[in-house]
Amino acid sequence: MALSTDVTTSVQPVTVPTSWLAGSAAANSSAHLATSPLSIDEIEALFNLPFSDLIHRAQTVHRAHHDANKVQLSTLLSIKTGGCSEDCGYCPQAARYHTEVENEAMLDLATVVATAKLAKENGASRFCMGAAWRGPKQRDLDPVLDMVREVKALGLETCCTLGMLKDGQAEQLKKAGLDYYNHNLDTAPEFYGEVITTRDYQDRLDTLGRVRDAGMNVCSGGIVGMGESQRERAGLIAQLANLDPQPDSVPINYLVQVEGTPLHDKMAGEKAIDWTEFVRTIAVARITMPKSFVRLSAGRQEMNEATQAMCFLAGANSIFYGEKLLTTGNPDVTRDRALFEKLGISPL
Ligand code: SAM
Ligand code: DTB
Ligand code: SF4
Repeated sequence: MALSTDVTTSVQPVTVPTSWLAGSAAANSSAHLATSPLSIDEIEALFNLPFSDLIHRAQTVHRAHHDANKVQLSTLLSIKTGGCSEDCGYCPQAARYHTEVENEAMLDLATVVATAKLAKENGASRFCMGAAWRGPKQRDLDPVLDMVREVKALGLETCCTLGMLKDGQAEQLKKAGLDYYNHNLDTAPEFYGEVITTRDYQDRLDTLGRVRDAGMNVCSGGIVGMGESQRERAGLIAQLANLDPQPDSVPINYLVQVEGTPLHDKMAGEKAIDWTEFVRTIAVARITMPKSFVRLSAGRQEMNEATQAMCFLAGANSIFYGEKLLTTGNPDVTRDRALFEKLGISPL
C-alpha cells in the first residue's frame, strides 16, 4: 500500500491516494492485503500530520470502506479470572502481582449462556470470552468448545481470547463455531521486553498464524499509554498493518492502570499520553488498515464523551459494550446508548 507521507496543511487540498479508496485494486482485493510493507517512518509521518489533516484523511478512508454512522458492539465476559502464570506488566490477572483480582474457577456453561443472552438483548452482536491463561490445556479447551457452540446457537458472533494456541487447537475452536480469535501483539517489538518476559513476540505471531490458517477471523491490536514512545506506537501499527492479510478487527486499548501491577507503579497514575495522541493512534490505525474494524477498547471509562466522539470521527467503529471489560469497569450501556443518540450512531 503506497502512502503519501508529505505533510499537507489545512490550507492545502488533501490528495487521497487511490489505494485508500473503494474501487482501487487494493481496496477490492478479497483479503485485506497490504501490497507493500509500510515503513515505521511512513507511519510516524502520519502521526505527525496536523491533527485536522490526520482526522480528515482518516474520515475519508473510513467513509470509503465503512458506514460512518455504524458501530459494532462486542460484549466481553471473563470465563476464567485470575491466577495467570504470565508476567504481562499491565495485567491485574497475573498471579504474581498483588491486585484485588483473585484466582477463580472457570464459569459454568449455564452462566456463560445466560450472560450471552443478556448481551444479545442489550444489542451486542458479538460475545467475547476471555480466560487468564498462558494458553489453554486440552482439559480447559473442552468446556470452552461447549460455550462457543451454545453462544453461537444464540445467533451471536463468537470470539475467544485464551492466550497462545498450540497446533490443532485453532481448528477445534473453528469447528465449534468460533468466528474470531483475539490475540494482541500489545506493543512494538522494541518495547515488548519492557512489558512481558514470559512469552516472546514470535509466540504471538505464531498464534495469529494458527488462527488464520484455521480459517478464523483475526482480532489483534495493542495497548497504548504504557510509556512507549510515539515511534513505538508507530511500530505496533506497522506490525499489525503489515500482517498479510491484515487483522479483521484491531482493538486499541488505552492502558487501564490497575493498582498492584508494575505498569501502575511505573505510570504512577499519570497519563502517559495526551488524548490527542490516543485519537491519532486510532486515526493511523484506520488509515493503514482501511477495511479492518478498529475497536476503541479498554480505557473508555476514563475518557470523556468528547474524546470518544473524536475516536469515532477518527475511524473507530467498534467498542466493548457492557459494564465490565474482563476485571475492570466499562461505561454502562445506558451511558453508551445516550452517547450514540447524541452522535447519531447506531449499532451494526
Ligand atoms: N490471557 C490471554 C492473553 O493474554 O492472550 C487473554 C486475555 S488478556 C487479558 C487480553 C488482552 O487484554 C491483553 O493482550 C491486553 O492487550 C489487554 N489488557 C489486559 N490488561 C489490560 C489493561 N490493564 N489495560 C489495557 N488492556 C489490557
Ligand atoms: C482487548 O484487546 N481488550 C480486552 C479484550 N481484548 C480481551 C481486554 C481489556 C482488559 C482490560 C483490563 C481488565 O478488565 O482486566
Ligand atoms: Fe495472563 Fe493474559 Fe493477563 Fe498476560 S494478559 S497475565 S497472559 S491473563
